[in-house]
Amino acid sequence: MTKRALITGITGQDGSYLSEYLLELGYEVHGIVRRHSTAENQSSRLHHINDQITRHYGDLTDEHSLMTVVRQVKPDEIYNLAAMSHVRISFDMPSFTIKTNSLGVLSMLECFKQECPEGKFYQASSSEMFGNSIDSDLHQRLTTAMTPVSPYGVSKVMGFNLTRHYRDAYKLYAVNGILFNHESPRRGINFVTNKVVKSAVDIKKGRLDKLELGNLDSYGDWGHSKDYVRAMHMMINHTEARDWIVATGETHSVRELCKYVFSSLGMNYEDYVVQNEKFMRPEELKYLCGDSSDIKTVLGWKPVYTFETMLDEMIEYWQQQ
Ligand code: NAP
Ligand code: G4F
Repeated sequence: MTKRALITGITGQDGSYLSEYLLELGYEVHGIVRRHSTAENQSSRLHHINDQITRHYGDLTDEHSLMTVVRQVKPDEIYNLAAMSHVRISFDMPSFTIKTNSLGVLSMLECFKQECPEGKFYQASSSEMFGNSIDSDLHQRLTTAMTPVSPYGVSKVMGFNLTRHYRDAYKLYAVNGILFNHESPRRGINFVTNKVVKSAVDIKKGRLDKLELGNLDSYGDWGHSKDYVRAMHMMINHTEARDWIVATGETHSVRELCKYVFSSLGMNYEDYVVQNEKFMRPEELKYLCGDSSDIKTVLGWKPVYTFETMLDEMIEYWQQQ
């Protein structure tokens, strides 16, 4: 029988790759989209599959809209990917961040519990929840303390705990995927990877003089979104509902990222990159490196992309624009 999936955040980076992946597997794919004044831009990541998916209007801050959609679709699998996902902007919009990323998760869990409790639920949790907690072997894992350093991180800890609570209290199949940073040419251009790659290509083409960044000395664990949406599907289809870490286990600084991208284009990043206070955060997360040995050994997940091939794909994409 054809499986039915409902994706919140379908217009985002992960939502678009997950839709493609589920369609390839033969799923019927439904997605929740917000009302936008520029509707023509809203589905820019979905143009190629628009006729294969069903879109429903809704918003994570509007529980009635969510209930109507879940009641109508009765999904076998819910992927709750919608979020105010930009960490720095969450300092400017803490209230909206909490309403969407915390109370929105509660609303989705209630819809799930009331309308399709036999189904399965995936919550997009984040490495940002760990803040500056690091285990003695310089990794983060499920047992690492959650000490978030941003409104976004705080909001995701609540979503994480709600998902675990609904699983335990109501015996629902609900899982958290704690995903470390993952990128692609479809990443928003105000996230550091795509900002660096697009700007470096613009500098190379003579369209820009300088690249202004914030903290160059924070370390991240960067993978590719395509590999991570495969992991989401594996997690929700495991025999046991539990939480997982998805990461590459490799860490690189923003400075190393700049060095790789600029030198791939035949330039020295030090000639173009300048720091601007504007892009610093009131509290900084300094170091991320995930231990994803569980998902590798139990589910056999393995990333296809490396840090370098992921960036090569992004450089290639921006050079074509
Ligand atoms: P993204 O590109 O920013 O996409 C976010 C999606 O959420 C968009 O479709 C957006 O809709 C939607 N959305 C935002 N607020 C909403 C609201 N109030 N109601 C309904 N929809 C709303 O993010 P992503 O990179 O794909 O990430 C997907 C999820 O994984 C997010 O929950 C993020 O926090 C989490 N996560 C991401 C990473 C990462 O490195 N990418 C790592 C860990 C966790 P519009 O298109 O209308 O704005
Ligand atoms: O690309 P970023 O903005 O991603 P960040 O803050 O790590 O958040 C992303 O990953 C999280 C997983 O840990 C997700 F949960 C979240 O939804 C989102 O997808 O920043 C990466 C690093 C940070 O340390 C930041 O301080 O780059 C540093 N950075 C330095 N200059 C910059 C800049 N980040 C941005 N966006 N812009 C800069 O100019």
